[in-house]
Amino acid sequence: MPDLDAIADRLAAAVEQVTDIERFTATEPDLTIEQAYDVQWRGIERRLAAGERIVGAKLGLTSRAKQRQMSVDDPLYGWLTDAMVHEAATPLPLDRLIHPRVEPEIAFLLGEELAGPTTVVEVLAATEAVFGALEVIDSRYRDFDFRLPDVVADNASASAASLIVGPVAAAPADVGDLRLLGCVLRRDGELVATAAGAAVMEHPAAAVAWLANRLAEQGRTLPAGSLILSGALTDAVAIGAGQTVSAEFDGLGTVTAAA
Ligand code: OOG
Ligand code: MG
Repeated sequence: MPDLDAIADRLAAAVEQVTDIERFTATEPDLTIEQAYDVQWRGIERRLAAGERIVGAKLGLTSRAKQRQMSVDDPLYGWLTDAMVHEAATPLPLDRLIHPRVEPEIAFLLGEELAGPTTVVEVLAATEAVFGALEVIDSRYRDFDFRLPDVVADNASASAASLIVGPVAAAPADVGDLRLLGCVLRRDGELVATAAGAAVMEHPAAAVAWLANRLAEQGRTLPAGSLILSGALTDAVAIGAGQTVSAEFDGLGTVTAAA
């Protein structure tokens, strides 16, 4: 059996030293998804012990665009702490990022606890507001080369700027059909991708339901106040010093990440 503590140690060191490492599955092909979530949780426990607080969760690889880009066919989840929330107006902390990429997402703020088994309709009923958002992902693996267990262990590539929340909080009833919510992604003003909400599991709330249902298998729920990233609508785009990436969402304003 793989040494889960040793894997958690190496990931924590990679985060701290801002260096990339080789994916574990190259040498531990038997690392299971369940063991990987165990490693992920050990990493979160370390963060909690260091004083961080969980503010929500993130879905990953919930769109065909992302699954194709990363050559992984299944969704996954990770946890967001207060240290991963980034103010849009502040430049990205490039000194804490290895090879950041930016992706547009729809974020959910839960007004009520969400417990699985649940459905899209129930997720929307439990949602206080939706936002346009950007996530800055940063894999600890060289060249973002990973298999599903690796990226699960790495908290789904969450970074010090995983949650950049857009300017408009809209009640689900006021935002129209989330499946049709349009999004335009630009880097340095130039169009790089477009999508609609349905890119994420036919409906972004379906991703949130998927998460609640996965957690229910472990007897866990998503508390009221949780912020949830439902997963990228488009491919992620690399960002370097001096660049900006912005996502314009129909009815939810524009969010910009500047490096
Ligand atoms: C994994 C994380 C994917 C998303 O929104 O699809 C993710 C990765 O691509 O590095 O956050
Ligand atoms: Mg993401």
